[in-house]
Formats: sequence, structure tokens, C-alpha cells
Amino acid sequence: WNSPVTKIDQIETMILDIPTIRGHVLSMATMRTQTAVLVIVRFSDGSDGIGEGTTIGGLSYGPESPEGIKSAIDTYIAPALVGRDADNLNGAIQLIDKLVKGNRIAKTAVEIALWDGLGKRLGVSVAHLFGGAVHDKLPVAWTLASGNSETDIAEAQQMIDIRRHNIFKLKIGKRSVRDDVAHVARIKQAVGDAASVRVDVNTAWSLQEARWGLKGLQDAGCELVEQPVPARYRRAMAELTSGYEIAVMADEALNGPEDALAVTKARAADVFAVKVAQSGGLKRASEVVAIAEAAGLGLYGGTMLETGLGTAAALQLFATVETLDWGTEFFGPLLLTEDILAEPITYHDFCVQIPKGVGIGAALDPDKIAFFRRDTGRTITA
Ligand code: MUC
Ligand code: MG
Repeated sequence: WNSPVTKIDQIETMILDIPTIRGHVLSMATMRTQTAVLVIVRFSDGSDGIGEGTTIGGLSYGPESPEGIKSAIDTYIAPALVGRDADNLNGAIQLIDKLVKGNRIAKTAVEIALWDGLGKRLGVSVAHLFGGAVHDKLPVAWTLASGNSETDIAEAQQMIDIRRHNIFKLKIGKRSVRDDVAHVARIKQAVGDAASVRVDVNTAWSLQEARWGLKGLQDAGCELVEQPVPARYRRAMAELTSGYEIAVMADEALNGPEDALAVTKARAADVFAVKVAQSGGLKRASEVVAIAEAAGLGLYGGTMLETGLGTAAALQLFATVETLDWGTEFFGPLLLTEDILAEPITYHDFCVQIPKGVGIGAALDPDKIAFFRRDTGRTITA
């Protein structure tokens, strides 16, 4: 038949600054605010799609900043996509990969909005577009990162009591290895068998420090260490992976399917923290998942501490993944004083629920957007 092609009409971006519920102390930055880049794509048939591109701690975590993400979209990605077929996701992804190197978080924000729009137009969820959900909820970790062991223990106890989380990721790497190991041991001792304790070093250690660290952590009952050394130290990651019983998880080392293949070939991890934003979008993240599955590696759904929007999008993809041996950390909205969704993501019984509904299953709360937006909105039209 002769149905007219739906086109991408407009791409609007804005930066949102949302306070966190407490200081979130990481090895490279302390977050008191999370900054998200929001993308709204409007299509020629009147439909729209929403997406999010978020990083952590300005430029201290990775090479993209919120301002850079917005600028990459406004200056390069949006002008290339406006006027094009809205339903052809592969066409859009391939075009942008040719025109824009790197900038994975910027690509992710726009790609999520395109999937959301396609799902809404077809009346199906994004999980359905990825072949169908096999979970309606997923186990969800919480990060203990107040910077104080006593506060962390109280927080952990409360999370266990209210049955919200029984997996804890501790952010370490800021203090000496010895002090960090003592901090982890205290927390593990306090929660005992009621919870799984893991750590994220966010690349802070040298190989030498990591050897002491992994030895101490595994003796303390910690189950997993995430990215102990810099992303480019693939051989060091391989040595640590084969040298200790504690599981080694790659995070910063995984920037899309090419990295996933290289890390797999080098045996430089036991587990992949798959982040949609770091992978370059939902499709690229699904390719990273496929590589881990084919290699028999463990999987974990990772976050860039997105708002409910980016979290909903990630949940759509991870609902389709057969086995997430290490669960997920899709708690981003809970770290923020307020979420930006009309209907927040729900958490209970140690799990996060996969949002129902069409597209990514999320709608924005316009009052919250107006309140948290930085004054830099921009709309690209044909
Ligand atoms: C990271 O490096 O994994 C995820 C959870 C959290 O608290 O910080 C992040 C980033
Ligand atoms: Mg990490």
C-alpha cells in the first residue's frame, strides 16, 4: 500500500540538573547533583519519542560531559536526522555512526527517543521491538557511597529491612587500599549473609594496589570487584581475573561491541557491566550482551545513574536478556530527590519492575522538567 513515510521533524534537547538525596562519593568525584541531557524527538505524524544521555561527575568519569553531549546532538546528530524516515532505526544508527565518531552517550540519547517513538507508533513496548520481554522484574542493587562506614551500614540495614535492596555496591578507591578493605570488611560483617557485597573502584588502582586490594576484598567476603584499574589496562585486568577467586567486572573498559570483543579475547573480565549509554545505545548494548553470552561471561545491567527515563529504556532491553547472573543496578531515580516521570519506576521485594506500556513505558512530568531544566533548551528543525 501507499502509506506516507513518517519523518523525523524536530529534535529538542535540554539539560536538567537534579539534586541527589545525599552526597554520592566516588573515587573520582562527589555527586550532589545529577545532570541529564533530555531529548524529545517530534515526528511528522504527531507522535514523539523521549531519550536521555547522562554521565557521572562532569568529565571525571569519561570523555563526554553533559554540555558536550548536548552540543554533539544539536550541532551534528540532529541536523543529520531531521527529515529522515522515523521508522528506520538501523538507517539512523548507521548514518550517525558514519558521521560522528565516539560520542556514544549523545548517540544513545537520540537512539532511545527513536525507539520510544517507534514503539509508541506501533503500540508496543521497546522490549517487544527487541524480541519480547522474558522478565517482568529484575534484581536491583543499591550503591553505598555516603563516604562514611557507619552511615553506609545504617543505610544497608534500612534497605534490607524494607526489602528494597539486598545487593550492595560499595564505591571505593578514594582512600588507601588498606582503609578501603577495612571499610568493606566492616560492612560485610554488619550485613552478613543477608546481602551480597561488591565494590566499584572506578579505575583508581594501579595493578600493584589491585593485587593487595583483591586479596583483601575476597578474604572479607566481597563477591565482585568492578573496574579496579584503568580501562586501557587490559593485561592487568586479565591478570586479576585469572589470579583471584573474586569476580572481576569490566565497566569503563566496555565502550561498545568492539571493546566487548577485545576484553573477551584478552580474558580481561569475568562479568560485563553493560551500560546502554556507554555502549552507544540500546542496539549496541544488545550486541555487547550477545558477545558476553557467546563467551559464557556473567552479565550485569549497569547504569550511569540516569533518571527514570534512561532507566526505563535500559529496563526495556534488559527485560529481554535471558540470564543476568549478577542482577542490575537500575536504581538511578532513587538517588535523585525527585524523578522526572509522571509515573515513577517502582521498586519492591529487592527488584525493579519493568515499566509497562508502549515505547519505553515512561512519560515526562512537565512541571518537573520546567523546574529542573537549565536555561539552554534548543530545538533543531528542518
Ligand atoms: C559506575 O561506575 O558503575 C553506577 C552505580 C553508581 O553508584 O555509580 C555508577 C557508576
Ligand atoms: Mg562502575
